[in-house]
Amino acid sequence: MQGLAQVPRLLLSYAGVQFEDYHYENPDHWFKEDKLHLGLDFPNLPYLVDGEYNITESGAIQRYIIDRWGPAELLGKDAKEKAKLESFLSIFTEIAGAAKGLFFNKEWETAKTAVIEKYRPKLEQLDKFVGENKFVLGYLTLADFVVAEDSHYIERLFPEDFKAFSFLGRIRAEFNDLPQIKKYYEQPKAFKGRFFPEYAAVTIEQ
Ligand SMILES: N[C@@H](CCC(=O)N[C@@H](CS)C(=O)NCC(=O)O)C(=O)O
Repeated sequence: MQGLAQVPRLLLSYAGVQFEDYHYENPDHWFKEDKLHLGLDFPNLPYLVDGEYNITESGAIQRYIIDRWGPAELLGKDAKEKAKLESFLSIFTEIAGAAKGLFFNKEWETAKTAVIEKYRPKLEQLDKFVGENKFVLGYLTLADFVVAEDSHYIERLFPEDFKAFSFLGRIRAEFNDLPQIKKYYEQPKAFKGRFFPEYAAVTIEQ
């Protein structure tokens, strides 16, 4: 699965870091072995191991990669922009989390109405905030990595809203056009997998 590891993969690639991208094929290898024995403080997937150091929780992994390998402005250029970025991400990840939850809900077709009605006003705010910008803050930040990835879930469930809130498609297109991102996806070892496991109620065609 692309899953929560995809943004870290892309951040590492963007920063030009060489890394091993390990994929668990057998659940027992994770749940019965590595989860118990890797020495992670908060064992979960994805995890990042950097020498003696390790970190889990995708938001923490994203920020660690940027703090460690840069470029620093991916987290905003100053205190005010950093805080706006975190505001944006906090709202966007809540919406994306609700959309992702529907993928595991067998009643997703009926449940999705309440989700979009709750979050449509928030999407409107985000769209207004981005305005005509190429990227969320006008220059590339972590938010654009997250929007480029998670906008797929919103598009699959709410295609009309995906079109109406044009920042979603525009940022994804601009992001995928970045030379560093194109370079990553051109490599044979680039990971472009399923978005969700086979047992998910909804699937995304690739
Ligand atoms: N809050 C965690 C959620 C991690 C999570 O839900 N991981 C899923 C895969 S996307 C998993 O299978 N974890 C394995 C486990 O629970 O041991 C994060 O943001 O990284």
